[in-house]
Amino acid sequence: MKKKALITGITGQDGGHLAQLLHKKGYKIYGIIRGQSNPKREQIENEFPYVELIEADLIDQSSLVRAFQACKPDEVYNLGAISHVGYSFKDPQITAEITGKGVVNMLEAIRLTDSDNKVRFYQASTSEMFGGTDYNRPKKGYNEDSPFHPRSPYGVAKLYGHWITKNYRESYGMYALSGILFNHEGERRGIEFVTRKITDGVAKIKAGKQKFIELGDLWPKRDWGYAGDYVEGMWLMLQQDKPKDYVLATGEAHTIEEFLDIAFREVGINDWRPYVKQNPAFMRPAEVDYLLGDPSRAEKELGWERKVDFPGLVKLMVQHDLKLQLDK
Ligand code: NAP
Ligand code: G4F
Repeated sequence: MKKKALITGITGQDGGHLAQLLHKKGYKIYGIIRGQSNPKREQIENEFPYVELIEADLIDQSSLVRAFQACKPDEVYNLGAISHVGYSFKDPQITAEITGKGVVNMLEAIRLTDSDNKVRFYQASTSEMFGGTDYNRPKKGYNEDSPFHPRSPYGVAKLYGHWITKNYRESYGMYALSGILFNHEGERRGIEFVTRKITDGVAKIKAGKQKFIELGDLWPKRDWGYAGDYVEGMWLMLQQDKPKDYVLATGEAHTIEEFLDIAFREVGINDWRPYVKQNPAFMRPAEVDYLLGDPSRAEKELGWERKVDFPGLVKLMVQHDLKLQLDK
């Protein structure tokens, strides 16, 4: 019997990487897609013909119950969310509804339909829950026991999702856990996130189609890894005997300026400054200065390892975007 997995957020970055991974592992995959006519449906159907799409929405509990009744999954990966930190300041209520309350809608849908208590549930928690403030910044990086101090409506909503997952594990004995993932990027990253905005801009500048890139703050540091490595970690977490939360990170933090350096050098431009303009529209009411993760527990207990390093990640994204420009 094939194992069955249900993925929310199938149209997003991680949903795509995870679908590829689970397909290689022989899973039957179901993906939740929202909206009457989601513009990404056709692309998903073409790229992942092996994924069966089910219409449902994280804010509609009854649609989730119907989805679980239809596919009866063994494993559930809850990747769906409003995931853009900057956007969450503009629409904090919908962020709370989807990114926060959507998690309890999923957990309740499982509780109502899984009478044998067999389903394994993965919640996509985030390093944004730590907030990167001075007082709570451990030298070796944040780990599973570090204190939380979210700095955005997104981080606050994710913290609710994190704790309600723990609560259902403790209250009902559900196999439910959270992966606390630091930033992970790649060729599937949405154009609204800083890394892809840069690599897309660099490729267009090289192709003569764009003059400069407009960005917000350039000094914040992030612990950036490759999304393909991180979905492997998600899967490993759900294969353990007992449910437990894990941090996935690289253990290295870099500024946006360092990202710009490598990205522009990849196309032969040694000084990126003439090509970057700062625009306050891309700055946030509260910034997360410095995120560094300590993945020791995942490395030791899951045997998780990352294969792509920071320069490798930047170069891979630039090369991908250059090819897109050349193919046009
Ligand atoms: P992403 O590319 O922004 O994808 C988000 C997904 O959520 C999209 O498929 C979107 O579908 C779906 N979604 C939004 N609202 C929904 C709703 N009401 N009902 C059902 N689905 C809905 O995010 P990602 O980078 O793949 O990240 C996956 C998850 O990990 C997210 O929860 C994110 O917050 C979390 N996370 C990401 C990172 C990272 O660095 N990437 C790090 C830590 C945690 P539509 O196409 O319909 O909009
Ligand atoms: O790429 P970002 O938007 O990612 P951010 O805010 O770190 O959030 C991502 O990682 C989280 C994990 O830590 C996830 F939970 C979350 O879902 C998402 O995937 O911004 C990175 C940094 C920030 O400091 C931001 O202020 O880049 C800065 N930045 C500077 N200019 C910009 C821009 N960010 C964006 N998106 N666009 C800019 O023009």
